[in-house]
Amino acid sequence: MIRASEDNEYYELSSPTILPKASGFLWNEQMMIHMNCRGYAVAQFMQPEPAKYSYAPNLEAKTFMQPEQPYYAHHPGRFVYVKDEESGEVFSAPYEPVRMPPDHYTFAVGKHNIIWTIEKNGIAIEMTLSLPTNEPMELWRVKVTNLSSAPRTISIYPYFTIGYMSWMNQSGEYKEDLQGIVATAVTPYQKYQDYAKIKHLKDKTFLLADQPPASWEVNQEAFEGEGGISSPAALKSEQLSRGEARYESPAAILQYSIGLKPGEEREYRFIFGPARSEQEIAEIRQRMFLDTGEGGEDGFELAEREYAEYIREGRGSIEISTPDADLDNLVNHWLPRQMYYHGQTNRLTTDPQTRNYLQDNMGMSYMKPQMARRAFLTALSQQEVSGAMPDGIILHEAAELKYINQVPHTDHCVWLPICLSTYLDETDDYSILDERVPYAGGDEAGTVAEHIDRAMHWLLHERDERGLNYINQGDWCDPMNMVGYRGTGVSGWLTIATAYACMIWAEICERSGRPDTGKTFRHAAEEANAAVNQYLWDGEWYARGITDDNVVFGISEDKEGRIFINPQGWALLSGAADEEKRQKLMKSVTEQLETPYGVEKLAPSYTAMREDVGRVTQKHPGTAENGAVYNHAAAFYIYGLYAVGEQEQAYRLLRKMLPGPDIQDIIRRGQLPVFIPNYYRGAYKQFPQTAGRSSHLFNTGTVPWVYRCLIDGLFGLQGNREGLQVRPQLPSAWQEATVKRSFRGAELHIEMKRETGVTATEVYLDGQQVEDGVLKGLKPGMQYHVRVKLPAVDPAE
Ligand code: CEZ
Repeated sequence: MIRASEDNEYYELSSPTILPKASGFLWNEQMMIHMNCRGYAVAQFMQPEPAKYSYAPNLEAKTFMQPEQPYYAHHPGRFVYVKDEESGEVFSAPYEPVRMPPDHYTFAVGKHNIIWTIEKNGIAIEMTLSLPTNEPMELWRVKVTNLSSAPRTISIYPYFTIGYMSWMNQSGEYKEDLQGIVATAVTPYQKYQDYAKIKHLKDKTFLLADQPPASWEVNQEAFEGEGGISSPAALKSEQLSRGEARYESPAAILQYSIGLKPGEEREYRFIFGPARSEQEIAEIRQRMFLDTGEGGEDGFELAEREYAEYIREGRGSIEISTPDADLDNLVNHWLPRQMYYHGQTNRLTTDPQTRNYLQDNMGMSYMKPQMARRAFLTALSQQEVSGAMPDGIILHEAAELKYINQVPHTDHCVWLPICLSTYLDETDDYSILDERVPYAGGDEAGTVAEHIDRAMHWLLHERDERGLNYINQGDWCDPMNMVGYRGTGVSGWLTIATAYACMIWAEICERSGRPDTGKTFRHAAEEANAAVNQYLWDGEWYARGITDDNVVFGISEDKEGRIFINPQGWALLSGAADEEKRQKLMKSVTEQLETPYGVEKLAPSYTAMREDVGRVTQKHPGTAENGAVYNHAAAFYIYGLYAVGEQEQAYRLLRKMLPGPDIQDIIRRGQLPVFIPNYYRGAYKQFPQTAGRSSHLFNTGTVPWVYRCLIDGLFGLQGNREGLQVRPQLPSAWQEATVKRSFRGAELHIEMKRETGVTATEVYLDGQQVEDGVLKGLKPGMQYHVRVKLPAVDPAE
């Protein structure tokens, strides 16, 4: 049913119905497209704010990407109807909208393209989607093959949804001179001041063809007639009626009538996307289809090739081979790709949430450290003189803070030292700390080190008399908006996170010649940990916070929201929990939060609004922050487990982030293992029937944390000032593993193996034992061989 292709370049699904929401995504510098296996698409491009060119059939609210995207018959899609001219039979590729069961079906999600292969009644259709690197447009190939032993006469009708573009003005027609369809709209607006912006928008949607069609239709309703989208009336006629749309919903439909000898194949190419003017579309056509460069390659082929190269650049810093082939596949192929997507696109916003921007760039530290460096400086240049970080980072001069970024959250400073520490571990570029950066407003400037000192002082200042951090309208948990909006409620998690951030920053200060400052922050961390233990330890685990009315929540007395994962995981990191508390909290997590799909964010999920906690309690139980297996939070916990050497538990939970290996698990999650989703449904005890279901949302802070779990935890190949610290934490079931690690320009080939007689980890660099396990003096451009001997595990244990 599902498998990785032999070269691991694709993940393949062989049925359109078993995982109906299975999907893959492609992106470039301007856009993103999320394609599901049945032909539905969600695409957005930046101008500079996210916009559509293939719309839903009704007016859509402008919003950020949503989990569990629902699909329905008229959902925007890319289809090819196929009609046998002799029998009149119709089917559609890849599956929607006709839904005829294919004789053969493959949905192959690749890194730089997505390919469907469908066979029905002796006709094969292969559809391939790729993108250019820098322009918002889809590059499609449609190949038709006659697999039968007799000649066939067929028509194919590529169908690209344009949909309801605008209530002010929309139309569409076929343009002979462009050999394509052009739909035109005016983005709806009401304030005259908006006209200045609106007039520059790409309000046209075009479909260009490399070969002249026999006919076309641009009027969606006329095409469907009484048959609807699944059995369009227009297909009953010999030729489409060359209709246009006049304040009617346009659709881009072409017809090609072909006679195919046995075995004969034909290929068509199409370009679908937004444009501002017809002149722009004409230029695209000229460049992509008509002009050829060296070797006869046209712009379309060149764009596909360049895009594959662009995607290949997003390499991670480890390549692994372990007893777990599915983990290898994820880590070697898909995880770095997902991190790269986040780093390159900033999740398709011009004002990423500060914490997201910092964590996404923490991930870039492993791939493109120069980009991460620039991003950290950009973020700091928007820090207020008070030390506070804004809720979003403005990345475009015309951008403004939108949606959630208009709600004050108190955690943004915490991420600065944490994310920077990964960058420093990878690069040893401590010079960044001396870089001078202005504060917001530009009147004052300071070094990066001074900026982060201020951020830490801001966190230490924004606390109540008990030493607990105010939460205001949210912390990491966006929708926890009513715990402290009146000004006195506090966040347990944020207090613990402040302790951890201070500790990390103290270490960085000490390593960069500022021992006194280091001492100050170490002391602050200890104090914060002490406050947490005094006010928030509930006996078996840590509470989540204290409301404006001084009610402690996330405790054993609560019927819903009794235990939250974040305070537990971060208490492992900050050192708040001593050995006894650690054992207790881990036991509580296992008993109350662990499910077959990972650890839940809280349990039991809230089933009704709790007005002193907020909007999080109103999300459907088991979804998102209300008790889903929220992978970002689960990754924090796993990272915490590695930090305290709990490698068995850590690996068990890490593995649960991945669908499979058995097919039942994959079906339940409903997702291909080509990305980690932001959540799997939780509320396992309350709603077992939906538990495990993937959100299919690939925007998530999870990925850099999983990468950290692999580098700092599982494989223990973390950088430090002297070199590379080798300290693997393999699960006991693994006898061996090999890792190729790129590190500061050097390449290390590392073999890890359990051996009898070995009592503690032994590390050998090019045959020489390294006593402290830190590989020093590594040179860029050099290759090294590293052997790691690990103690054998008694199978009886
Ligand atoms: O967004 C994410 C945020 O991007 O939720 C995380 C938070 O840490 C990330 O920064 C946890 O709250 O507004 C809401 O209700 C949601 O909380 C969304 O903002 C949420 C989306 O589900 C996207 O993942």
